[in-house]
Amino acid sequence: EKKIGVIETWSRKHRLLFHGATRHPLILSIRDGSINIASFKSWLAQDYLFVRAFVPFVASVLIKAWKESDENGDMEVILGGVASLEDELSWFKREASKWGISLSEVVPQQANKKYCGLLESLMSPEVEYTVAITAFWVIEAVYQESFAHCIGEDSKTPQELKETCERWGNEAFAKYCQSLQNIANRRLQKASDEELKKAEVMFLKVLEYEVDFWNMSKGNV
Ligand code: HMH
Repeated sequence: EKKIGVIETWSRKHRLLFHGATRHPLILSIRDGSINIASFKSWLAQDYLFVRAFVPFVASVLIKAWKESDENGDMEVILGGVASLEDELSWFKREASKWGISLSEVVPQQANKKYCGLLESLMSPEVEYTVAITAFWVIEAVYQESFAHCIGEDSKTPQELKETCERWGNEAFAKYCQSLQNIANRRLQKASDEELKKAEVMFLKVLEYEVDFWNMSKGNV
């Protein structure tokens, strides 16, 4: 039998929480078509602010890869992530204008502020590359798994939300997440017990913050 990675072990061990983050009621409501559009718009506006904070976080992971990585290839994967965020921000602006959302007036909600604060804390040079890349992987993987579910077989996702689901649910994004997972697994395999523990705690924290992030839109259900 093939030896499984640390990430896979954790995903199994914490599968209820993982499931809570990737099969949230908001995602299920997109998939079954019952989504309240106000909830979607609220999510979109908040996520734009999140992604703005995500850019410097990913840049900080790039710096850690350059300083700490034992493999040249890591930098290209992360650099690709940085580059695609420019397009993502433009997409948010186009999408917001389609829905009549004025992004300059969006006020971050509590869960969003808390999550952006976590990103900022992860930018510290004191946070190890292994911990940061694990967080990076799980942040991306939650969206990949969530939105891929909305375009899967028998999904009744409304036409006007399909482009959003494709953004994170598409095959290329899945491959990118797999590359991040491979990097994280390679690092975790070599990590000290102390670093492993820190990375696992971070993995759980991100999942919890993702659930809280989805929950923000509940006020509009
Ligand atoms: C809250 N988590 C959140 N927003 C995102 N855009 C992603 C993950 C994926 O990039």
